[in-house]
Amino acid sequence: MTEDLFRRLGLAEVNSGVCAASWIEDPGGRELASINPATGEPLGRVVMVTAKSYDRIVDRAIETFATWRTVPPPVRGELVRRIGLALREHKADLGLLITLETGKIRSEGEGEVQEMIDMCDFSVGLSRQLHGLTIASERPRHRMIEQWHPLGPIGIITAFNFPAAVWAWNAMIAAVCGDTLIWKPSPLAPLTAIAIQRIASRVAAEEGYPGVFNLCVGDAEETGERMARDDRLPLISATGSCRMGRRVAEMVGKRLGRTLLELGGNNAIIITSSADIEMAVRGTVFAAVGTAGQRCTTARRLIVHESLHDVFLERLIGAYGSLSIGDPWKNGVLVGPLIHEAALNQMLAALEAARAQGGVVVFGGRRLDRPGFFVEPAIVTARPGMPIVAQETFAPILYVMKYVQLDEAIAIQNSVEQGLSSAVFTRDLREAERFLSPEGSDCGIANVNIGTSGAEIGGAFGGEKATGGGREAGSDAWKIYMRRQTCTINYGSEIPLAQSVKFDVVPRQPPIGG
Ligand code: UN1
Repeated sequence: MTEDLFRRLGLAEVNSGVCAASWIEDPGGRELASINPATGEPLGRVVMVTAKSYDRIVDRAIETFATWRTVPPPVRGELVRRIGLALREHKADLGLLITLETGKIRSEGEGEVQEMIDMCDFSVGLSRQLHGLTIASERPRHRMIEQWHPLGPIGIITAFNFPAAVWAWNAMIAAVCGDTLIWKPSPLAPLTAIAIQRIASRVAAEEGYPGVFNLCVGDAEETGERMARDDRLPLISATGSCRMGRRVAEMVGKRLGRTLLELGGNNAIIITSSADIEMAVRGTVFAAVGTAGQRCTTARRLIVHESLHDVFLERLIGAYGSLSIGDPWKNGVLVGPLIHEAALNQMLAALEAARAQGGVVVFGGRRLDRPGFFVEPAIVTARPGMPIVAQETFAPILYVMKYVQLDEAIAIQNSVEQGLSSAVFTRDLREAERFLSPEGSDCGIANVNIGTSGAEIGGAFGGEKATGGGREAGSDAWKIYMRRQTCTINYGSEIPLAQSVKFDVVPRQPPIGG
């Protein structure tokens, strides 16, 4: 199965270990194995970059930027439009590769490719809408405008769980904004990155700008840190853990660069007494168990009104009991493996800690007796004060808690350090609006009668507090990829000063005839 797939995606040589990041014949670094988490077997090997090959790649991105920034944005949009067409052609293959490399189920693997396609379409439209403002000047015969210029070669660091879509959130927008980019994918999903890079660089070369998209397969310690410290990269967009984000923020902050951070989440769903239980169960299960609990938007805490608590828990346990766990490429399977052994051990350790802190594992939490990193999703009844509940364990554990008053539920929800996504299930307008009000959810995403995950690309995606404050994808998230310039134009014949400042200079006339 994989041989044909790899050939169609231009990965054939990966297996022999000669495929190089950014097509430098020998990127010179250590070898990296990509593992299929459903089997524990290697899928292929990739050579990482050294400092020297990294510099070559950045030089190329800088060189391309010098001309790419002068290309009219709608023409840049044409390149992105063609990437969207190529992705449509390879949707099934890329989706399957994502499934093989990350363990997410087929429909979610293909969904991720669809998310890339959506980003292309969005960015093509955006390429004609990089609007600035016209601002009223206080001075006669003056005009003020705000315009947006390309920022430079930018660094994009992505995580294993969305190895394709998050690149597109950044890369497609950055490309129409006139930036070039250097992508460091997760070392856990390098093949997906290489397949995408093959497509993007082929289209870019056909359009005459082969250096717009660049890839550096490397690890966090060397390549990631090198990017964060590299003052040739004015913006570093990084997705990953809060720990990683803090390091990136420190290093980029030190050189006064810009960061766009999309970090951890400890997302909660509130089920009020007026909730439609059927909807709430379905919404909760997808949010808690989808992608085997490995989304930054995964629902990790459920805060249920005391009047529904027992009924809801019973329904939830019933729904969890019907989930099929297994090979993520098989039809009907809804839960694939965790990404690696360490993730599985972290989950088991978190469940142990929950028990020690007074929680009760009422469903799941056992490792499956088969190769790969499979585990049953777990439901734990818990109390809000338990330290483990405040932690993000990147695995399918759902902590269920009770509340009495809605404000109490909102306070529990907001009590964690992260602030990515949140949701309420209610049929009561007052409850819904209170949740969305300034006294409500403190998260970047707040949903009503929808779970915490599965956002569309049209909105700005990201969160507050320890989630990092960045916004990616839709709405006006494009602005961080550009530099803003305020211009004041005087079309009169006087030099009036702002704030009515007087500074009358009478220039001395030069003597006639020298
Ligand atoms: C992530 O887990 O890093 O909203 C991103 C969602 C997806 C993106 C998740 N569209 O769940």
